[in-house]
Amino acid sequence: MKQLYCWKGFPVHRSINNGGRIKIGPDGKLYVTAGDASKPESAQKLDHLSGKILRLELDGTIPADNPFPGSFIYSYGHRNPQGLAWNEEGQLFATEHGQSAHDEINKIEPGKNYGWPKIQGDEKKTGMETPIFHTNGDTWAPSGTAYHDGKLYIASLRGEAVRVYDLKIGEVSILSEGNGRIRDVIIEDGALYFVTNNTDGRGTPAENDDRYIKIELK
Ligand SMILES: [Ca+2]
Repeated sequence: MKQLYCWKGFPVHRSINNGGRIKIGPDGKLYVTAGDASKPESAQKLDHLSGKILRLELDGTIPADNPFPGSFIYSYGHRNPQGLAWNEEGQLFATEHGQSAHDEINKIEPGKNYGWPKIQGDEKKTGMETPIFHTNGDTWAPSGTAYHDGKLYIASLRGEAVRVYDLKIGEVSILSEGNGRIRDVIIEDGALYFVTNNTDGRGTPAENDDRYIKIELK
């Protein structure tokens, strides 16, 4: 094994708000979600990597066309960003855990500020982005997400379902529930796959947990 990069300064809290998803985008760059590591004010600071979505070359260096020269930061003002997915046009969307519900879906543009901890829910502030959707008083604990045919499919931990957010009409439906905690979803050849996450120490495992489930998207 070859270590490509030692990431000094990557924020980690011992238990919460660490983000932690990585995905290679359609542009061939590596995207990483980094939570605020329980330091909310750090999400607004451009000299901290916490509370950010980060963008790297696959060799660990900083892409020359990142929005802040010499920085891994792609977008900021995130509390605990989680899943990442791109549509056919290469537009990035991200799920995020809010504070006491107010979980978010954001349309991510390079260099923009997604508001945490200054605004949440529908609140607006000049220079900050309001989410395209938030859960108001409900807690989904949205985790991994995948895009297919105009819709985001969102794994939910505490919300124990695969939810579907229709990007055209802005409505939410449930694809699958009753399987407990779900951390991530993958879509391949018109089918969605997930592994239940009931043995992660926070769930209530049934006898057959965890299980690997396939759902045809027709
Ligand atoms: Ca926000």
